[in-house]
Amino acid sequence: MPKLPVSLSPVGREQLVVMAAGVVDEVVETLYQRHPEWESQYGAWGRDYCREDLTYHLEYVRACIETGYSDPFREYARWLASVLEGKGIPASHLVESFELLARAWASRLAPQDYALVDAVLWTGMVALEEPGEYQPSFYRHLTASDPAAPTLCAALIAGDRGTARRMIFEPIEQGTELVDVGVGLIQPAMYEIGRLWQVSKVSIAQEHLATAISESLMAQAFASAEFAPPVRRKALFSCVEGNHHDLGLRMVSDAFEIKGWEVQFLGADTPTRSLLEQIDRFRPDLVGLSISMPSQVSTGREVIQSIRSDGGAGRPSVLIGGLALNQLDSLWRDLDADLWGANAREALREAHT
Ligand code: B12
Repeated sequence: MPKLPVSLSPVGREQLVVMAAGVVDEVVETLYQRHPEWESQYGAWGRDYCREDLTYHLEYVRACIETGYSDPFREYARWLASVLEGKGIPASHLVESFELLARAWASRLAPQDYALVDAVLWTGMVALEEPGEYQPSFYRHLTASDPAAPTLCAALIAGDRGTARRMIFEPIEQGTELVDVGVGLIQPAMYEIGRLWQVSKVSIAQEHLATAISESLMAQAFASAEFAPPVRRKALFSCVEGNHHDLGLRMVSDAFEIKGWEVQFLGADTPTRSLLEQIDRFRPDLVGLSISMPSQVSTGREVIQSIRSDGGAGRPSVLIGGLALNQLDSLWRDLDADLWGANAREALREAHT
């Protein structure tokens, strides 16, 4: 994956934050001058939604520059185009927004900083010209899915806990390890729920229902699992601050605990300072961090740097994972982690468990 040639200057980095609101207001005005019909089409809240979307685009641009790659913006553009399509909004609005954002930054940033912002926005515009259906790059790390995954997906969406329970427990009773049921069955079912939400075929409530059922059945299966004898190794697992996706991390954490590790699981969105304090208190051999979106990558980098600088010789190894890493295979090295696991099974392998 080609890296962006240079990073932002400190001034450019500050300008991207401080000037964002002005840029967004300018682009909203231009868009509404060009499309007066939007006033009646999108109503009183139209400008607010437009402002919100443009702000989100810019946050993504910033996040991409922080990761050092423009490719996540390519994915973002394709993803957003499919979300908008599901709501009946054409992708051409997106191209126009990216163009206007680029133009608005041209007069505000130093040429070298502008070149970076322009390169990222340009990647998005080019992506929107790509033919075919959008397939997120993180799908390549899905292991061969259990053929029952679509049925589990339907049961989770319908809130049919009984069927979901049977489907998860049957393979376990036949000797499949919980981690493999998680990776091969629950994970693809949840990915499909995400895809259906993306194209407006599943509501947020249905996605919450599916997540809640999966979490509770995983907890039930964990409670009745056969645990390996203690291996005298300690692991602490947490989502970085800002990451609310903790179900995948739970799979990883449970897998380590079943293999005899002493585990602490901190769950979603742990504030960085508090996470570092807990690492200090627990003194694990391994810290597992989950990062799901490009906007969380710089927080992950900060946590890893702090662990490296504070830990001395006895510092824990850092294992990272999550969708943001599965989108860009080289990113874990850039973040200076010790290990990366694309799924819970691989995480065990990487940690020689
Ligand atoms: C459920 C869900 C949520 C729930 C999460 C609840 C919870 N308790 O986890 C809630 C409602 C909070 C949520 C919020 C959002 N979500 Co969401 N969400 C999902 C969904 C449908 C399922 C997530 C999941 O459980 N997957 C199944 C698990 C098992 O897979 P996994 O997370 O990849 O984990 C595996 C590996 O990645 C790896 N791994 C993960 N962590 C770690 C850590 C370590 C140390 C290691 C080694 C490995 C590892 O191992 C895991 C097990 O094998 C996904 C769809 C998807 N494709 O995942 C969207 C999805 C991730 N969400 C998405 C979005 C856009 C959002 C929101 C921005 C929506 C919004 N507008 O608010 C917010 C952002 C929240 C935030 N700041 O983090 C997009 C992301 C698009 C992208 N490519 O960037 C997705 C892909 C949906 C979609 N198709 O559009 N979401």
